[in-house]
Amino acid sequence: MKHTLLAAAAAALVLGLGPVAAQDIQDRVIRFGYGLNEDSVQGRAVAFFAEEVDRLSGGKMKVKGFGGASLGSDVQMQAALAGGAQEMMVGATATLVGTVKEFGVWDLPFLFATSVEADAVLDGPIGQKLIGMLPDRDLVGLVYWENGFRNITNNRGPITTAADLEGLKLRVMQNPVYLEVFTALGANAVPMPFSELFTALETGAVDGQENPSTTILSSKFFEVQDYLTITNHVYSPWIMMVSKSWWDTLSADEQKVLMDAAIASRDFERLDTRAASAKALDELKAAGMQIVEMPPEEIAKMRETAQPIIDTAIDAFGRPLYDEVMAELAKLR
Ligand code: TK8
Repeated sequence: MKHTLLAAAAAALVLGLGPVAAQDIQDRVIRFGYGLNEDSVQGRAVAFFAEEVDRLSGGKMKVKGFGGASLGSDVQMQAALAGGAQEMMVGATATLVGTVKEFGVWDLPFLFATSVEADAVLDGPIGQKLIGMLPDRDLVGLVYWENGFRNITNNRGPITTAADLEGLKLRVMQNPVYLEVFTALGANAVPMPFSELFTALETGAVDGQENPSTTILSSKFFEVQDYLTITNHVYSPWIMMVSKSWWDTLSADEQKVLMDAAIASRDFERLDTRAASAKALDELKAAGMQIVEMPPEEIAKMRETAQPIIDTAIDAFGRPLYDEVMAELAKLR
């Protein structure tokens, strides 16, 4: 009897000190917006994040995911977070450069050669330094997710050389480097929010676009695009962000719940994306897309054409930052 009581008391003590009861956590509803469909790597990772937050907060903090840009495009959601009208989002860092120009370093074509390099630099001191610049803009950055290496799709004809981009009406993200690089390559580059892209492809307002194969699949671009060219011309990160004015109202425990869940979601998302990416090309082929790989000598031409734009972009966000990234990459290579 004595033993049982002791055991019960010990159990109660452990519970009392456990992750839930001792925490300063209130009931919260968190609106989390994202651009892709629910059935996408982004949607699955948001669902995973929601479950983690629920678990770590003892069911008190509820993340409500809003996919398909139903709360707005990446740029609109950034403004909503900064203004305190929405709590959380995930979106492309490329759409953040108007707010913090240093994020432009991730836009440089052919910067990262592998996902391993991207993980190391994004999760390391440089990636964290850029995240540290967000609070001045009323945003809090938590972690980077993998959007991935981008490839070109279009409906005009196969693109097998750099010259084939000539005159192609190509949607690009709302980002100066993407716009200028594809313009220099001869394309008629049109900046447009992702939320308008499917319709623009369907109606022929643009001939093509560029995104990772996982997005080409989950956004069903294969329904309105016949040709895919593997270029891997840039590694595109997503960043998970929180409204700073809302973040500042949270207790340290609540902030920790979000941060811990964010890190878990990042690891989940990267694994899921890499697995999905390995299968996506086969699925796109099965769905009727004609897929070619841009030959290395043509990639070299693309790089050469992009170089003056890369140089100007580096001057715009600051050469020391670029040098830091290159020094980090040299260590990894
Ligand atoms: C989704 C976007 C998308 C990006 C783009 O909101 O705009 O092409 O690659 O993932 O962030």
